[in-house]
Amino acid sequence: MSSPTITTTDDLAARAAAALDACGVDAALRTTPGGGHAVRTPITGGAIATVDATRLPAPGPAVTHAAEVFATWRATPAPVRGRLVKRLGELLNTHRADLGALVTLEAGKIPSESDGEVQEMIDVCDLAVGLSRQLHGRTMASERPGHRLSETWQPLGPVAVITAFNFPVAVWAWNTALALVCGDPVVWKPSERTPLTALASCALLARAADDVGAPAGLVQVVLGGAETGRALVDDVRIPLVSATGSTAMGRLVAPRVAARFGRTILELGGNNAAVVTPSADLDLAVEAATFAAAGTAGQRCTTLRRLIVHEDVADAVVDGIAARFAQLPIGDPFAQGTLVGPLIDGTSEERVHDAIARSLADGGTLVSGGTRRLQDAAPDAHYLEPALVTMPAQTAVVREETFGPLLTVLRYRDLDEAIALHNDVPQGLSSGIFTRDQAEAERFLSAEGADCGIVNVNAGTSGAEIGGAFGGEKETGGGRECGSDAWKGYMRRMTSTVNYSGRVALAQDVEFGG
Ligand code: UN1
Repeated sequence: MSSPTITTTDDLAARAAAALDACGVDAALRTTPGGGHAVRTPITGGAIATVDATRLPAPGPAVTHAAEVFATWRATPAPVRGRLVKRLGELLNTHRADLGALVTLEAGKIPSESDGEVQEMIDVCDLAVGLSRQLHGRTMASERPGHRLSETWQPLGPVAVITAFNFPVAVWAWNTALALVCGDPVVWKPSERTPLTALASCALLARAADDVGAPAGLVQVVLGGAETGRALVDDVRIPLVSATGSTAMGRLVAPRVAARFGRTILELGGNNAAVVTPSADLDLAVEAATFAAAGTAGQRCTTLRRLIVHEDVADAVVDGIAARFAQLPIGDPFAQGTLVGPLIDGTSEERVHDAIARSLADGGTLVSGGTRRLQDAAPDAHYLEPALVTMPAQTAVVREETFGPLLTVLRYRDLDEAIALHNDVPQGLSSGIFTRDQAEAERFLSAEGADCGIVNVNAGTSGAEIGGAFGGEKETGGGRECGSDAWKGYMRRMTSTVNYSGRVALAQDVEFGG
């Protein structure tokens, strides 16, 4: 199914302008088309706005300002810092429709997912506000009489946040809500494809700062490509770089930041798998896998790329998913009922075609999908049927992230084999097992089970809540964002010994005369 008509680029541009106005984005930042940075919507492939990047700060001056504002912000009590994030959450709530529309316009997500992304921002603001009164240190027993040993958490400094097009605002909010309550200003380099959502978020934050009397410029947007990213990555005044994107990008960022002893939080490629055991509720597994593989047109780092299915239920699962894929309405995300929107660009589409071709060359079978849609209605856009491929073995192409709607099914005989297949990829973000056998679930969750940062039971690989720490192992980069104790990544740990005994006592009973 696909919706045959696509909203015109002019109408989409008008929607973008209205949403930007509502969020308070300075009209001067949006120059007339022809000059500046053109923003294209994946819905039609047409240009919907132009950003005058010369009005945004260059990385160097942005970091200088961030360093200045850090001096004030770190001295502001954390619960007072929390008031800013509370206000930001309120404004996000008021402007959820505007921001959601911009996410759909720039990233091509269906409105329900765009709204979900804005909800994710609001949720992490709530979490951060609570944290602003709970940045707990601890007190340890000192081995010396009359001494107190404790640990406190201090603001770290300006944080560079580099985000990808697919979650253009939620991932920024994960980092920014925590950074702000932790006392750190943010310099944000959004994807060049999604500057409008960034400008809108930044305008709302500026308004929130104004409303609560927080300093201006706690968050600044810098726009640009690799060179802009490099300037942030190499700037010694930035103790933490939090970057989301491809593993290739992470390979450039990590050593450069490490060379200057900076810290990174990296959220890089995924190649996520779920195991379906013979005891699984197959309807549930098929439904969950359908969303995880085809939702966001397969463009999540948590997208389900591999389904490892027991041979006794493999045919039923493949048939079930093929049937569900065939029912998914593909088209203009703004059209009522659409579930699969466009890919971000032609390169993404090519990557999927290439992965399918290589899978077939390796002995795989294309069960369904993989065909381009809506070519007449939107020749410059890239709508693709989610593809389902079965493979006899986990060859090199299956071990790569596709970042598109391509689900590969592999068969297994026993759980050890399934877990070995599951873990035999370079990435380690998200995983799942569908089973009604508790022993199987526990095995999957054990030290000998899935090797990912996120491991689910009877739930798909995508769609994590913000309350847990989000991130993955191996080539996914090892970073953790969002919930749990991820906030510690944005702070400096201070261990303190206080001697109130009135005499010198050395640790480990060391004697030094006197
Ligand atoms: C991403 O694709 O970079 O768990 C983040 C999920 C979302 C976040 C995805 N909450 O799918």
